[in-house]
Amino acid sequence: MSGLKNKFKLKNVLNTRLGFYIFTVLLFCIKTYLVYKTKFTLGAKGSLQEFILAINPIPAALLTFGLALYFSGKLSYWLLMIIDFIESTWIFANIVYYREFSDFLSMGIIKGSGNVQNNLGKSLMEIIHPSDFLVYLDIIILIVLLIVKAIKIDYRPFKKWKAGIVSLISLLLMGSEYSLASSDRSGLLTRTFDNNYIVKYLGLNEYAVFSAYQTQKETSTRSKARASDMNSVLKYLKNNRAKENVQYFGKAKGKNVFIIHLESFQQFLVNYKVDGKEVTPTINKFYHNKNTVGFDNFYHQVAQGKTSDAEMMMENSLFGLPQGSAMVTYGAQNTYQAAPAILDQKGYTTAAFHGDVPSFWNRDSTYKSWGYQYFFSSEYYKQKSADYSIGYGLKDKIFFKDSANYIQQLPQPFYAKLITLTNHYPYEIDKQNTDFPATTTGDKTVDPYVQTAHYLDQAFAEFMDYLQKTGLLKDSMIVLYGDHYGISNNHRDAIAQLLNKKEITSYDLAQFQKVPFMIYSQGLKGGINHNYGGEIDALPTLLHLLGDKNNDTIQFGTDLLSKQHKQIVAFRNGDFVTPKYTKVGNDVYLTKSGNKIDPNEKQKSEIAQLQNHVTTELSLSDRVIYGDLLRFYKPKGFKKVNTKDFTYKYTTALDNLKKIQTEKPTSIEAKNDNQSTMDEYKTDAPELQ
Ligand code: GP9
Ligand code: MN
Repeated sequence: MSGLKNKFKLKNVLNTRLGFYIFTVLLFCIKTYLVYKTKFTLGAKGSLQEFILAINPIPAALLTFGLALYFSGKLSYWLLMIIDFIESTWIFANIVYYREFSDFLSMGIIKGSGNVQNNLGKSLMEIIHPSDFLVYLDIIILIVLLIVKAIKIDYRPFKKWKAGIVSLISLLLMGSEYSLASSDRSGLLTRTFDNNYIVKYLGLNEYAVFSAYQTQKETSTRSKARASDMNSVLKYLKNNRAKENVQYFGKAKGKNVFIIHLESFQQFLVNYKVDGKEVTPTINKFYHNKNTVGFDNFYHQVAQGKTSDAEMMMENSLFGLPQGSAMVTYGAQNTYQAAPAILDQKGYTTAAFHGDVPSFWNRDSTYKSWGYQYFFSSEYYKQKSADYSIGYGLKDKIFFKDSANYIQQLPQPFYAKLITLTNHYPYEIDKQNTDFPATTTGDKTVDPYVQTAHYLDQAFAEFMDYLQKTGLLKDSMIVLYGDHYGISNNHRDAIAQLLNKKEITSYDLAQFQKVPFMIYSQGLKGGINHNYGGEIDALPTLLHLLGDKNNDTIQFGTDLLSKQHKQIVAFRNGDFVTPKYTKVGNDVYLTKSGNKIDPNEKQKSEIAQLQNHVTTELSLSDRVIYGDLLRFYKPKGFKKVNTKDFTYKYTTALDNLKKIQTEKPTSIEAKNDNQSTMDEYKTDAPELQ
């Protein structure tokens, strides 16, 4: 009996190879978990995510450390320690990198093409904290225990097939862990989202493999591309340029630009009523303002990259990719000629505002490539209590107000993009923030949508009021757009009820993809414009309004206000809408009536031509991104963006803002004798009362 007990004493177990291996893995996993909790902000919410976070280091550690089991004697032990050392160094490097960039190292950055050397190299010693070295503590202890023979080396051979079984079990565990993670967050690897998500759900090792795969994919398409690939792009664009419309050209020249991103906001909400009450009274008024050009046939064109696809189109006039997010895969390394860079070079201050973490959709890297001077993300917004946030981040009313505090410091003219968040699936809003009636379709996902939309509208109203009081309204062009649908095609029944229709066809669903696009500028001749277009057309339209001829840039959209605008709206999957036809899959409808047709010969040839246009435009845009073709092309007068010019580090940005007040005293605060204008900001946000 006592013999048996002895056998299971920890020390005896540790003196076996398998026991020592498991112990090493265990220490490593505990250490990783502690690092997750103390050095990164992975945002695990709820018990399932916490559980996944705790177990996610195990499968990969079993697998990699298990390689040592294939070897015998001392070598096996040394290998185990070396693997542990390499793994721990990967953790160490990520801790340091994360501290500076709130993101994980990618293989692309390690390969040296990124911006890491510049920002990290010079101050590496300042960034490293002594406690970071604790990641090596377990290895040191284990090695000491081996040297002083407190743990004895097990020289008995370990059968290869046993090692094989350990590997197999690790892989199975990895598979189950992945399924569990996918059940909580689908599209984890295909849609890509955010490196923080990959680490939170799958772990640092899996992230390393994923990142290596992404980088490999990115570099291989990139290295195959040639400058001559631009020829077909240039030829296409030459045939498709749309000249400016003199009635609008330059009408907002020199003004500030606000791009207000209305999260998940669909056009049907405009003028929509629930129980006789307008869902978005302020946006409706804005839409009908005599100085607003509002579009009622404007579609989102996003695919899996959702918000990030919308941003790519809106600010680059390049399509998102058929899969994943271009911002995630191609945001950091590619060359862009985006709106912020174009305007920066015309003397604009450029800034993006968003109440979520900076790593989401890889914004922190991509915005540098796009030339954003400032990116005010979650850490810039001081959250005095947990109820400042809901879902992905800061509630819209608080977001707008706290953004105003930075906006007042931006030297004019500025280009400011504000990305709202509260009107995001699952459309949660706390009681204190809503008295608006939900719809009653019985679909739980759909019904609260109008409530968060209403809240967004109120937040926008408060912001507009501030713009008016501070005079910014008259000096700015204000652009509103919805990034993509809020109610997906899976909710046909609910959609039918919302639209008061008996049945919903594919045609209806295609038309349901309309989102707002409204441009306000004092002095602009407003009205509802019925031209068909989409997010890809936003940038050329805005540049013309700002008085930029824009003849030379690589943009796939055209000015919606131009007489030559072609009115062919490409969806990312190759379907399309034109004033005449709506094509969904193999079906064609007449856009005016919604009637499905069996096309005659003439129609067939028209449709084929349109299809050809759409396919060409999508594939050429993809070629630009996959091949990083803009690195071979320089629009006249445009200076290539140097990502190293930018850092979004909180303290640095605040210092820069302060300095610029005297160097270029054109901000509204500077013009107000350096007094804050925040007294003018009125909000009824209950959290701030
Ligand atoms: C997160 C937000 C949401 O930062 O932009 O992105 P989405 O899920 O709409 O693509
Ligand atoms: Mn979105």
